[in-house]
Amino acid sequence: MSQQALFVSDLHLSAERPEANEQFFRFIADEAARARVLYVLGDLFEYWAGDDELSDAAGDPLARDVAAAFKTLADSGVRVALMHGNRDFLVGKAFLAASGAQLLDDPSVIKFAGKRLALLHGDTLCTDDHDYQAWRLTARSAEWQREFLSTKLLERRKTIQGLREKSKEVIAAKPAEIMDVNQKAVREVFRHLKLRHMIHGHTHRPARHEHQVDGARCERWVLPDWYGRGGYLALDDVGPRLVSF
Ligand SMILES: [Mn+2]
Repeated sequence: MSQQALFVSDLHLSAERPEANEQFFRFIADEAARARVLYVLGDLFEYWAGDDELSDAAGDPLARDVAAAFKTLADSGVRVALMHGNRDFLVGKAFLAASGAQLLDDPSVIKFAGKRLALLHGDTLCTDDHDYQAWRLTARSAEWQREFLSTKLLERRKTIQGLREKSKEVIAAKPAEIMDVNQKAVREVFRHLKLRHMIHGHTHRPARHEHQVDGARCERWVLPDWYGRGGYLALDDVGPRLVSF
């Protein structure tokens, strides 16, 4: 049995980017099929308007194909674990049931290959971006979600399109440092969870970082996005390594 865990995030799958989608289905049938567990740490989809993407007549065929690919993987014995990102935080019970995936809290702590690791999407670490953190609080509230999901799928998609366009302008006007993680927020996660390894995505700045936390050397891996070439982090007894396609 394979002893490998694979970690991906920020695939941003969408009908608009067929190359990334092809890469995804190839990755699921190839590398992921040989792993023991696949962790998807958020922003699997470019956006997610609601689980009726799977069932509505106006639903997204890509959403159904992605769920089916996960289901095949899960049925073959590879665990599939999914965390919400800032784009697909509305992925819900129906998608989980269709895909055979388990939902992970953000943050989550896992044990693998003798290590305790913190898994996060990464947006909660970007504490310098005050506007975003305020929006996150709103969008993650049960009240906002209930109201949003009560409208028709096509209407929700239109709202999201508007939000995406607005957010592009806002992001373009922000200094790059604000869009990266805050060092203090990173140290607080290490301290609070009492571990020395962290994996997250979101910032689209794949790298391995070291942090000194109360005299201990801690390691933080940032996953690549799939807007460019894409890739993943593989973890086994040898240790973690970033793989680009
Ligand atoms: Mn993200």
